[in-house]
Amino acid sequence: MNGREAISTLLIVLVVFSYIGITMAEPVEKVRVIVTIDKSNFNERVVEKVGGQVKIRYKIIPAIVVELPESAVKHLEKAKGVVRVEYDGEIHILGRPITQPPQTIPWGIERIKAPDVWQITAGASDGVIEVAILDTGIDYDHPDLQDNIKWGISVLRGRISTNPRSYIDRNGHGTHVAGTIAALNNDIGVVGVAPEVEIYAIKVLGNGGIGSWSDLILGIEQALLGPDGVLDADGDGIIVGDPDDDAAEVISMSLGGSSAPDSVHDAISEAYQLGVVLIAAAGNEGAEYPSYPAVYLEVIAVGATDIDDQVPSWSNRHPEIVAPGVDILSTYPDNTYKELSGTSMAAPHVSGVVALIQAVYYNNYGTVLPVGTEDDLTTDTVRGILHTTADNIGDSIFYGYGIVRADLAVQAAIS
Ligand SMILES: [Ca+2]
Ligand SMILES: [Ca+2]
Ligand SMILES: [Ca+2]
Repeated sequence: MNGREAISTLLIVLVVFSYIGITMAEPVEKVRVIVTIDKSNFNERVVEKVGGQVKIRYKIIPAIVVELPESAVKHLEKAKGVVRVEYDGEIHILGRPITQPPQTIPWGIERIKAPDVWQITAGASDGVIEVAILDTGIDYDHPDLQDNIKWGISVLRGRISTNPRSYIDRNGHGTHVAGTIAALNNDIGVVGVAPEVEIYAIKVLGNGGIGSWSDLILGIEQALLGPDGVLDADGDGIIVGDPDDDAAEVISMSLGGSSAPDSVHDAISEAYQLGVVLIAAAGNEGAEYPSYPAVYLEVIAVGATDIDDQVPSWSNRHPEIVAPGVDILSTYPDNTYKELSGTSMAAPHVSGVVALIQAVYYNNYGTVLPVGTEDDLTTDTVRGILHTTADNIGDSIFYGYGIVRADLAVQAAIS
């Protein structure tokens, strides 16, 4: 439609509205009708005259589809050349719906005692604490996740898109990570560490699970900018934990590589200085040190443990902390669930605990805790709390400060 047509359509619509006594303030309920016509006797102008728009012109039957206000249907029925007006209706697939399994609490969620704090954290920090998951995207309409997915974006190959099709997860990894952090506490499937926390799905990895450092930097940037696209909307210098801003308070990265450009470290440092808690998987090579970006001092490197609290041989050494990462049940695309193993599964347990700490702290004090350093042993920072409340059960080369404890961490945050 060109400008002139748009203006004339608008004028016609306005005329019709005044004619049938509807003011613009009231919502106009539009309906779709299939109009069978006598082609030799019909002029499409009558559709416009009654305030409608032609949406489809069929070639195999003498009919058009019109969208128009409900109240105009009777006028269209009486128009010249109109044989029949029928309301459109809904059709649907005839597959049987996937039955969701009843909710079970995955062993890792039990092990870190997350269920013990859900009463305390219920309703805390709505709309303030967000976790950005930098991964393969998320199956955002999974019934055990959808209420917590607040925003999504893809930055793949430097192209930014907020079209939901661009950040849907066609790999499964990101959806699994999301479920460990934030699967809903309902009667189906699984439940996450922080079942009420708000999630940003930031797709930095392609459907094959591979991405680039340049896209990771862009993903970190998007986590800081948030949906409104600006860093500090109210200009008060506070970004993290500011209800007037929408930056993520937690960045969860179940990804890594063996070396990284210094500019990745620059982006990580920037986020850290703004007060974002950065968490990354330590890596699965059985190496002496965590992979990048987990190895940076600003980032919490998370190793894996199994159901017997043992560190598997593949979990990289010298983590900052460890969490369940073997045979972890979580959400998977297409409304399913799956068990996966890796430090990728361990890191989101810690991300969820950090979200709980910040949520409950914000709820009590109207601000968030500072991030802290990797050697902090006070309870005045997020990392200090994680360190001092972890189950210190083994050699720090393998366990770091120990196995993360949601219950003790949340108690320390508010005491
Ligand atoms: Ca926020
Ligand atoms: Ca559930
Ligand atoms: Ca601000």
